[in-house]
Amino acid sequence: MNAKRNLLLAVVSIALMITAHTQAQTSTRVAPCGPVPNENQLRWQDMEMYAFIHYSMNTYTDEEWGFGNEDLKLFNPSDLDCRQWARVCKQAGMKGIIFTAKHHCGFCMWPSAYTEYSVKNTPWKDGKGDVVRELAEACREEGLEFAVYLSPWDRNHPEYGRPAYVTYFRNQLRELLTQYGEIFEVWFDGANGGDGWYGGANETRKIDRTTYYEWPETYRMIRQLQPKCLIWNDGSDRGDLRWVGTEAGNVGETNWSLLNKDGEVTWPMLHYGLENGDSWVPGETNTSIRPGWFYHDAENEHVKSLSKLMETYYKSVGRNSTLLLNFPVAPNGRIHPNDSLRGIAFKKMIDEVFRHNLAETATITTDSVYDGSAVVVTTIDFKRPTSINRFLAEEDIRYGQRVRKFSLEALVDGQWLPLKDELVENGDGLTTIGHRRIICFPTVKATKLRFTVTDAKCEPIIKKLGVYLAPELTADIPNSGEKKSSGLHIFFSSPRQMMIDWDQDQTITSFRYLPPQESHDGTITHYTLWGSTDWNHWTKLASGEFSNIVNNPIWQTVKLTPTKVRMLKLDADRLASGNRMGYGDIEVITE
Ligand code: FUL
Repeated sequence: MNAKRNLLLAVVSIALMITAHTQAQTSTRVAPCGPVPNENQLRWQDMEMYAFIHYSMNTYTDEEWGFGNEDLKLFNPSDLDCRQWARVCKQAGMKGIIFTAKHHCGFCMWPSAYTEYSVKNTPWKDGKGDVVRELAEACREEGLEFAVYLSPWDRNHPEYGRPAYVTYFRNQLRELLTQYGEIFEVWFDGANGGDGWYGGANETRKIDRTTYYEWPETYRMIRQLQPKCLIWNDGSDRGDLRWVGTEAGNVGETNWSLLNKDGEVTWPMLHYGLENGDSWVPGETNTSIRPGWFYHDAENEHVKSLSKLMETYYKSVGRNSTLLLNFPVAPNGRIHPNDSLRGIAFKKMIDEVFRHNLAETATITTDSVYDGSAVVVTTIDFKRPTSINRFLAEEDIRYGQRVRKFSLEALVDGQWLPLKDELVENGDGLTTIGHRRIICFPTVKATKLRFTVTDAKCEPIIKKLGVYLAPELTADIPNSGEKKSSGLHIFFSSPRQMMIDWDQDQTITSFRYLPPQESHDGTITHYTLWGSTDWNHWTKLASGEFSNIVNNPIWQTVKLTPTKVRMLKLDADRLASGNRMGYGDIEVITE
């Protein structure tokens, strides 16, 4: 009976987001259920989204993997700006950056004392530059965490494949862990294609991944130098995190944060975790915002669409994983505006979807309790038919990942309809919760929503419940939300906001708007124009009305005091009709 009352309290008060009180209560009475995360893993899981930055020699050779003999003279960016990378990542909702300090080609983005194949022998800044340092500092300025990718496979090093290389690798890692402040994660890529330049040998070198790198020794060093750092390692010795078995941007809908400490890790274990694993090894979903990891001109029009990015979010963060999203750096040393705008729109869309938790104003009751076999039924009563299409649940993973299976039903016109995860092909997809589970389903007008934990390892501890109505991403904002006009990079960051980015400062003198020509829908009648040079500070440039635009849909010109800006933001304060702004064309006149 007591258990019943406690659980009721827990669910109701947590759903109302009075979490602190509930957690304090919980911690005194609940025993962990199976393996639990350590402090580092808990902190890491809360980061939810962080960025990868791929930038190296490959950026200048248009390759994904360098051979190891690329000419050092190629590295001479005209406009390298790590602060721009950090700002873009921050605006895109990323909590940190993992940087390719050394990719497979062996070229070091910092002036390592242990090799000549680094920035110190390039024309960039006359060999005085250090990209790792510039980025670490930029991250700190922006309040982002910093981390490094250090490729164990090194196609440049003459000793690769022999013991001397392992010492070299560790020396490099020590430099990175001691000279650049706190590092939140180290990423040891498992890729090894065998062949390479290897100091001129030009041959294939095979290593045994399980023994060659002597990971236990390296792990000891990391723990000693950076006790808060998480180890990502693909394959060999178990790190703190696991790869999810694909770079496509999704983890399994059933995603246990568990693996066994020893033994082989098969693909299903990477993708779905291991229900009864003996260690907490959560999944990190890594993917790139465009097809490749490195920048290629040919991919500028293939930056992932907003709907694809949202799907990626649901299939990673919404499935008890974190999302490691890659932004490649272009040869000029900056993130291309197509990528930055898309990243920023992505964050805005996440905020938009999860802005209003309809569970907060609903009445929540829990009707039964877990007694080892029985179900826990939580009913969220909206009191009136309410349009909903997203459900969110979070377990308090400090006490383990407990829920195996649940069901969701919506009361629509007096009938209970079962809901399923529409992003899952087979079955209903309502398995496991963990840190966060988001279920997407087609919009229903429900009076109540019933969430039933049907199977759990131990008494479930649900930390948060959420119910939302995500706006539809419809076709008139094309999938990507992007349309190019007059050579400008234009992006709709919300149905009523458009952004333009030139990637460098411009002095603008007029803004011109041609309304949609086919219908009045989307025609802006009242506008505000903002300018910025850094994404953070926006200055109002003009606001007003496009007179007679409905009857006479011709070009409208807003004359501006000449102003230096890099980005322009147009708010559609009022539309003639419809909910989304539209345009026939846009022009900006610069000096
Ligand atoms: C892979 C590498 O081979 C790719 O180049 C990229 O760095 C990706 C994140 O991991 O294994």
